[in-house]
Formats: sequence, C-alpha cells, structure tokens
Amino acid sequence: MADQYNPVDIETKWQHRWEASGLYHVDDDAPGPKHYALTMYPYPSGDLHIGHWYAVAPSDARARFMRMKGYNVLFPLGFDAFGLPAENAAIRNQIHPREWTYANMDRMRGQLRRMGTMADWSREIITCEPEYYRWNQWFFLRMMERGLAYRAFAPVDWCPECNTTLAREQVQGTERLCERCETPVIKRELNQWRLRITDYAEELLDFSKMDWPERVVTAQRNWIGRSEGAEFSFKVVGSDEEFRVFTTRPDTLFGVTFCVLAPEHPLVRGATTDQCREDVEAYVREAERKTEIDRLSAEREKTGVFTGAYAEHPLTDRQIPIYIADYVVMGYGAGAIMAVPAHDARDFEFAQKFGLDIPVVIAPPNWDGEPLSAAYTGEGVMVNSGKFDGLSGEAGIQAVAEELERLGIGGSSINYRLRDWLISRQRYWGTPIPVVLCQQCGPVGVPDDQLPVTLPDDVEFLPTGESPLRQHEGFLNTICPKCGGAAERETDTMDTFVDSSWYQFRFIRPHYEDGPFDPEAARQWCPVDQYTGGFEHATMHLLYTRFFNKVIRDLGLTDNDEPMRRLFNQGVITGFTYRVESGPLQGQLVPAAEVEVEGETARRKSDGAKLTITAEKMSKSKGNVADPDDYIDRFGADAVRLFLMFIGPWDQGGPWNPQGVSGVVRFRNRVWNLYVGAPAVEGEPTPAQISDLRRATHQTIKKTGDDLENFAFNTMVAALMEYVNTLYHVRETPVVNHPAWGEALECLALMLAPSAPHLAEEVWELLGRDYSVHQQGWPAYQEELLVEDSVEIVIQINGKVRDRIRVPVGMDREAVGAAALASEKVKAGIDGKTVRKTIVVPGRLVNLVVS
Ligand code: ANZ
Ligand code: ZN
Repeated sequence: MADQYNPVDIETKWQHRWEASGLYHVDDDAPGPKHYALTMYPYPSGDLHIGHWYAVAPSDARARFMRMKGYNVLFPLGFDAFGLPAENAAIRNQIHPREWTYANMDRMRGQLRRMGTMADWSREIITCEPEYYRWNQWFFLRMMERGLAYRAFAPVDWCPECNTTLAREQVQGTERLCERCETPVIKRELNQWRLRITDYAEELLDFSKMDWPERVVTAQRNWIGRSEGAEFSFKVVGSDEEFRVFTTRPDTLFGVTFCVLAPEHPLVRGATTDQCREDVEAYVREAERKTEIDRLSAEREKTGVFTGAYAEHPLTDRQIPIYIADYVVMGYGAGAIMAVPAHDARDFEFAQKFGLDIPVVIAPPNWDGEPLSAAYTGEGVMVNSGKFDGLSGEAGIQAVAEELERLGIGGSSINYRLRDWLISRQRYWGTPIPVVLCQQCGPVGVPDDQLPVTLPDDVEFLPTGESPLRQHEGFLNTICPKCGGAAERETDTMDTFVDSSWYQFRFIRPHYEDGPFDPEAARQWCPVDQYTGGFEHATMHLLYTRFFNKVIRDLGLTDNDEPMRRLFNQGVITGFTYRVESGPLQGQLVPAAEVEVEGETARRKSDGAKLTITAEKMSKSKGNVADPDDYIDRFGADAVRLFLMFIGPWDQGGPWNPQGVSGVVRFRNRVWNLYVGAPAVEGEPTPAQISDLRRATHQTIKKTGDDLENFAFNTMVAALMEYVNTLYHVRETPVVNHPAWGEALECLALMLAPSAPHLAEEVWELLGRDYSVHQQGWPAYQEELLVEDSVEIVIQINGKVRDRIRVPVGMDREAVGAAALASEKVKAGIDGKTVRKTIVVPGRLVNLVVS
C-alpha cells in the first residue's frame, strides 16, 4: 500500500491550482444553458460554523453537478455584512463595527476556500460597502416616489431607564425586561419608515410561477392571511365620531351586543367618559407592555374595561356598549370589532365575564332555542335577524354586506393579515435612509446624484442604544435639497433584510456603476434557478425578496414575476447532548469531551455515571457544538463535506456524530487506495465478470446522477460507498486487465467530483488524465447496461433457506429447479431423502419438499 492520503496537503495544493488557473471563473458567454444557483449568504459573525457548512457544501455539490451536466453555472458567495452583532461587538470590545466585520469576512472567506467551493469570488458582494448600499438607497427613493415608502408612527420597544429603543432580541423573557438594566420595557411611538408590501398582497398569494416547498408556500399564505368579509362604520351615540370595524361574518350583525376598540385606537381618548377615564387609562398603559402574540392568544383570560360610551347599531335601534380590550389589536382590520358572543369564542368568553347578552343569530343544527354553552361558529340558518331570517352561509354574508352598502356605511371588503414592512432601525451599522427632514418641506428624498449617503466612520459608540448618527453633527446637519434651508438628516438606518431582497441581481455584476444591476446581464441570468437556505426565512426574507422583485419588475428592470424559480430548504444540524441519567445530579449537562460512548450507551469518563443522549440544537452552553475547523485540520474538507451529505436527507438535518466522520474517512482512503496500488491479477476475465462490473458502474452513474438532481445527497454517498465495495471485490479478479476497470475508475472520479472535489481531482491526476476533473462532463450511462442479466434465487428445503444462487434472467422453471438441485449445500441438505415436490416461484425462490 502506498503512503497515507494526506488531505490537508492535497486539498491545499488543488485549491491553489484552481485559483491560479481561474477554474471557477464564470464567463457569461460560456456555452450551455444558464443555471443560477444561489445559497443564502452568511452573516459574518466570525466563524464558519457547522450550520454554514451544512448550508453551503451540499449546495456547492449540486452546482458542481449542474456544471458537469453542461450548464453554465453561476454560484456566487458574499456577505450579509450589516447588522446588530457588529454594533454590539463595538460597544463591548471598543472595536469599530467595520473593523470587526472585515476581519470576520477575511477569516470566513478563508474558511469557505478551504471548503473547496466553486464560488466565483470575482462576483462577491459585501453589503456594507457604499457601492452596494447606495443601491438600497436608490431603491428606497424609487419607492418613495411611487408612494411605496412612507413615514408613519409605529411602536418600538423602549427602555425608560436607558432612554433608548431596543431590538427585539434585547427584550428579555415574557416579563419583557431590558437586557441591560432589567427595567420593564414599554412601547413608544416613533415616526418610522415602512415599505408598502401590502400593495402586492394579492399578487404575493399567487405561487403558480415558482416551484417552492409546500411548507414555505403555506407559511407565506398564512402570513399574508387573506380574509373576505365586510367593513363598515358604527356611529358613537351623542357625538359626530364614528369608528370602523372589519368582520368576516357580517351575517351575524344582529347578534352584536357590544363593540371593542383596541386600547391604542385613536378614538379611545375622545369616547371615554369622565367616570371611566381612570380605569381606561390604566388599562391602556398595561396593554402597552404586552406583545401582540400574547394578546391574540386564545388561551389568555379575556380582560377589558367599559369606556362609558355607546354605539348605534346600524340595522336596529339598539345602543351598544363600547369596551376596550387587548384581544383586539390596532394593526389588524380596522382596530375595532363588532362583538358577537354567540358565534365568536373570544367574544363569548368576554360576554360571560362582563354579564353581556349572548343572543343566537345563527341557528345550530337541531337548535331548540336554548341559550348556548359555548360559541357556535359553524354553519347555520340566520335567525333573530329581521328580514334576513332564513338565509344561510354565503347568501347571508352577501345580503348583509349589500345592505351596509345601501346604507352608505360600508360593504364587502378583503383584509390581509400582512402589514407593511417597517424598515427603520435606530442603529448605526446599516444603510442610512436617504432622506432629509426639513421643517418647511417635510421629508425630502436625497437626489440621486448625491448618493450614496455615506455612513460616517468617526462616530462614538456609547451604550445608549440610540444610533450614534444622531450625535454626529457632520452627518446630522445638512441643507434641504428642496428649499436649501437648514435641515437634519434621517438618522435611522434600514433593516438589513433590505440588502438581501435584491442581492441576486447584484451578484451578477457586483461593481456595476450605472444602476443597481446590469439589466442586460440580469436578463441573461435571472431568475435564480435554484435557491437554497433555511426554512426560518419563510415569511421574512423569502417574502421580502418576492416583493422587491415585483417592484423591480414594475420599474421595468426585469421581466420576471418571481426572483427564485426553485427553492430547497435544508434542515438543521443538531449535536449530541449528554445529561446524567439518574441520581442527585440527574439532568446535569456533561460536555462531549468528558463522555465515553460505547455502542448505544454513554458514560462520564470520570465516574462512569450513565448518561442520556439526545440530539439538540447546537449551543456553547450545552457543550454540543462541532467545530468544523477542527475536523478539517484532522480529516480534510472532503471528509466533512461527504459526512454532512451522508447524515440523512438534507431537508431533515440530523445529529453531527463524531464517530460517523471516521466512517467517511475510511471510505475516502479506500477510494484513494483503488487508484494507487492495485495488486496484479493474471488471466482473462469471463464475459460475466465484465458485464457485472459494467452494470454496477452504469447503475451507479444513474443512481448518483438522479440523487444529485433531487438533492438526495445521503443516498448518493451511500451508492458510492456500495460501488467502492464492489470495486474492491472486482479488483481481486482478472477484470482489472480489461478496459471496463479503467472505465470504472474514471467514472468513480467523475461521480466523486461534486461531493469530494479535491479527492476527485487527485485521483483524476493519478489516472494520468488532463487537468481538471471539474471541466469534464457528467458520465453518461447506457440504458442497455442497466438491466440485470441474472437474478438471485433463494432455495429452501421444507421452508428453510439453504442457499442462494444466481441464474440468468428468464430461465425456465425446470432449468431453475435443476440448478437448485445442483447446489452443494442443497445436496447436503437433502441428505439422501426423496424430493417429493419442487415449487418454483420464477425470479425469486425454489422450495423443495423433502421427506
Ligand atoms: C364579528 C364576528 C362574528 C367575527 C363571528 C368572527 C365570528 P380573520 O378571519 O383572522 O380575518 N377581528 C377583526 N379585527 C380584529 C382586530 N383588530 N383584533 C382582533 N380581532 C379582530 O378574523 C376576522 C375576525 O376577527 C373578525 O370577524 C373579527 O371578529 C375579529 F361570529 O367580527 B369577527
Ligand atoms: Zn425644505
């Protein structure tokens, strides 16, 4: 056997050669149909962790496969370089966010190179570069011109002690305390920018032009949350005020016994009577502190207070008490409801608690006129509803909506759960919103020729949480582009999700200067053919990017309706977590380094205590984090790539098993040994030996190709392993003297190229072939070679298995029976007795009845 495979040297050697020869440079005009493969770019947190590897390595393998299939493949990488962690690091470690971010990117770029990706680094994008974010600003201005970007008051989480806004992740626990000083967080209204994604709500519900996982489509559909119903106004008794409500059940209008305003509703202050004011104000303050998720939860006990005011029922002359309650939220519908306790569970609970009437207006089947013990939300006939009695379902809903329209107070309406996208962040490390706030002119967009509005470097990082831009006089003070008077710049920056909403266009020409992207080149490459990334982005990034694409289309810059034709969501890598199984320390975490595993059981090294094993999300505190660098130093990138693909179906993820890696390392070494030292075998192979090998080769080509096509990386690796086992048997036979053996070794190298690119390149060279294996086509299989020409037959004597033999496919029953009787093991099994009966199941089994 030759020297050992040295992955680190071999991988470094090829990485240098690939780079020097520009192997992965993508030429727009190269032959072959275009294929744009994109994986969600990483946030430069400092280290490429195993989750990044799990996202990138299989995507890279798939892109490589497509390249071998003859496509001109674009597979770019870049960095999501703005964001809060950089700013926090700045406050904590007195290092500028820029410095921190660039150092991290350097390190991660190095790690990505070590992975052996086919990324074309000349297309890299870095979102914190002015040449990138100026185009965020440009898009913002185009949206502002079209009314798609607007400023309105919106609540933010605010710490009254630190005097600052807090990001969601800085608000802790259900208590909602400030991360820094543990003061209860309150809501505060700030004037903030939003993008009008709701203008596209209806079109965003059309998923017909893309092939995305059903799970993502469902999540987006629910997030957009389309409801059909009616919207109309109630008049407040004894005043000119009115308020609107949205309902999905106008057919229940006669069952309204109270109305509820959201505590934030603008009418609350005016409508509340003096007797009720104190209670109402206290309730409003309390509601401010709760999250919307809490408030809408069906399980929470309903609370509320009476405002002292009444509304006029539009169809009867009843006067209806107006309450405020936190289960009604301001951002949905009209921020107020008509409450129908008999037919809405939340209203039912509220009415019971406050002693309000619960009249039935939709008769449940077989209803006897008795009061209800719970809300009836099903179908039924309208009752107690005047001239509408007897109608049901859609007809009732229609009829009441038409009546509201006739009265001129409302009508049918469609409501979406989707809200406009709030992009203002009171942060430094982001894209400055390109707006000047002028006392005279209001908010004025910065003219295009003054872009980019550059983020100044010389700012002070104080832990105030307020953007350091507010303290930067040079940035803050400016002149109004419209009237020339003194004015201030907007100091909020944009949500970093803006950056990734259109990045696929920018990758194509990352340094293009005449616009956000080169429209000609984009026409050629877009849409993205295959996008990969995590499911957690289903309702944020994956919705924002669709919205941006539609805006870009409406600006005339692309013809595509959707940004990404296909999407695949990879799963999550978990880590084995060990805890003491019993005794006084039961449940205590034990770091993996202190664990000894034997088969299925784990024990603590120090005292042999038995441990339970679970697979959990990796985290430092659980001691179950796998550090990819460490594994690459020891085993090389190919082994880690192969192992990640082998773990299980890619969309399901699974536990990182340190022992599993060594299995893959063994496989890799076995592959290499096939190329460096075959023992000489004398003689001529039989035709059967040759055709068996060729069949195995061509079946494996088909299997691995199909699997790569379908993202079934785990079964692809398994098929390669099985094939290598076959080759180890074959190399003991004279087939090694036949061209079929050469074909096998060549095809194996090609089949390994997507998943283990360094190993494949190395063995390709050992075969004496010209550089590079990555410029070869994917091997073609021959259909006629796939067919099995023999089958395995099980031979039983009196129902017990005695032997297995191979016979030619299609052999007749008699001949199969005779072949069975010729087996030495069968002869021994019969042992002189008489064969009474021979049962042959063609292609499967022979049973001999013997006595
Ligand atoms: C009266 C009614 C009667 C309702 C009935 C339901 C059943 P979806 O389907 O999710 O759109 N609603 C409206 N605005 C609200 C708000 N801002 N906060 C909380 N709840 C609100 O839900 C629409 C229903 O949710 C509306 O229809 C309204 O209650 C409530 F038998 O109106 B319904
Ligand atoms: Zn002005």
